[in-house]
Amino acid sequence: MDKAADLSKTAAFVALEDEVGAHNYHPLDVVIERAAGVWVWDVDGKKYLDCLAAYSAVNQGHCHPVIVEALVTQSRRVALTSRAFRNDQLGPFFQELKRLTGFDRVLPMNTGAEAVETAIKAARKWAYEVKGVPAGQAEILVFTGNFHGRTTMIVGFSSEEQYKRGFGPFAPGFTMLPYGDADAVEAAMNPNVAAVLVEPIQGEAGIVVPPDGYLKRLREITSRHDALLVVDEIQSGLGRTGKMWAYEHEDIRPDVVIMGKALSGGLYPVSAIVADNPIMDVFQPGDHGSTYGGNPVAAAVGLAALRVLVEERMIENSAQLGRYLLDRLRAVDSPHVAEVRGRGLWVGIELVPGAGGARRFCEALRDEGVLCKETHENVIRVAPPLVITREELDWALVRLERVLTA
Ligand code: IF1
Repeated sequence: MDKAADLSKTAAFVALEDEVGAHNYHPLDVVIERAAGVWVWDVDGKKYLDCLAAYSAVNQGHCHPVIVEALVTQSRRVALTSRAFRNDQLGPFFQELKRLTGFDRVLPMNTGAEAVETAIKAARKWAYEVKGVPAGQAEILVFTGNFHGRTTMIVGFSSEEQYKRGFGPFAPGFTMLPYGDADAVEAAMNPNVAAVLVEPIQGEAGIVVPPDGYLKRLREITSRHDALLVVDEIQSGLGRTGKMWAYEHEDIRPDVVIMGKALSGGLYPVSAIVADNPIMDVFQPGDHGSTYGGNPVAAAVGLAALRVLVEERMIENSAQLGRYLLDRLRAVDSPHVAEVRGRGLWVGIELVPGAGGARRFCEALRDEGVLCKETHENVIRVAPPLVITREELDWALVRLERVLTA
């Protein structure tokens, strides 16, 4: 129990959750009961500025009224038809995603991991049926520091030992390479490579921005070797880096884009992959599916989430205030800080080894009313909703500077 939470209603909630819940998380002991925009309130009435945004699922701000309205209205009409039948929300959602991404088709799922699994299936089947890779020989190139979800296939190619420990055996067909090194990808290329699966900026690894031109090199190498470039934009996408998609910072066009999280603004699990016909057409009826994938509520919520993101100019805000955030944090003179990196409203503050770890800074920030989450041991992640105002960001920055210079 964190000291700040021991004499309050919070304690009762923490005790209950710990008593009856699996211990697969070690959360900060902040018991949130209400949220709006960038603010959340705990059960003791304390207010916090949310600088995690549910790992970039709440780009549109908590409980965005337009998205909530879409959720409630659609839920009162029809919530789940299954894909055995059609519904009046899915086509318009697909159409908006096609308009925003420029890809031919959409395959809707629910969680990010499901969309990643869908992309892996698409790449493998494309390799066998279009590229001509011998059955069962398809290889996918992945990277150290990757995070693509928690299924046993996905954690099988994680470089984080804890995410794998005790969960084997794992699926074959994945080759791990150092992130940011395009020459290593060139060297690993062979006729059986179906795809490269990459985060344009690595989130869980600590907001790791690859060298300039890295994605362009990956695009050139994969094109030359007739392999697919699959980008995981589940965390980096939908405005987080100051553009709709992080890959747009390098002016490339991938073959498959995986999205999730903010695709629903935090109101519902909605994920998807988009791709052009030569790839998406490998899916024949009955090949792949999901009970909830593409349900009318998901589609209505997804459509609303996309619309407010664009119409309320959240992406421009992310670009503009992101530069300000990075400059202000880089100007902090702190003995604890090794590096400040990021893009848009997505910043990682890497601490020096002797700083005692990022967790204690996150606990100090919590006491100041700012919610951040450490990633691994040494990086404080700063990623507020993209609706944050300059005044709200200044409010958070004063507290970040105070904690970093303590
Ligand atoms: C947890 C991490 C972040 C993701 C990328 C796919 C997924 C994620 C780039 C899977 C999900 C979440 C999962 C959540 C915490 C959070 C996380 F710490 F786990 F790694 F953001 F960095 N691709 N990331 O970031 O999407 O199936 O969760 O919808 O597992 O603790 P999902």
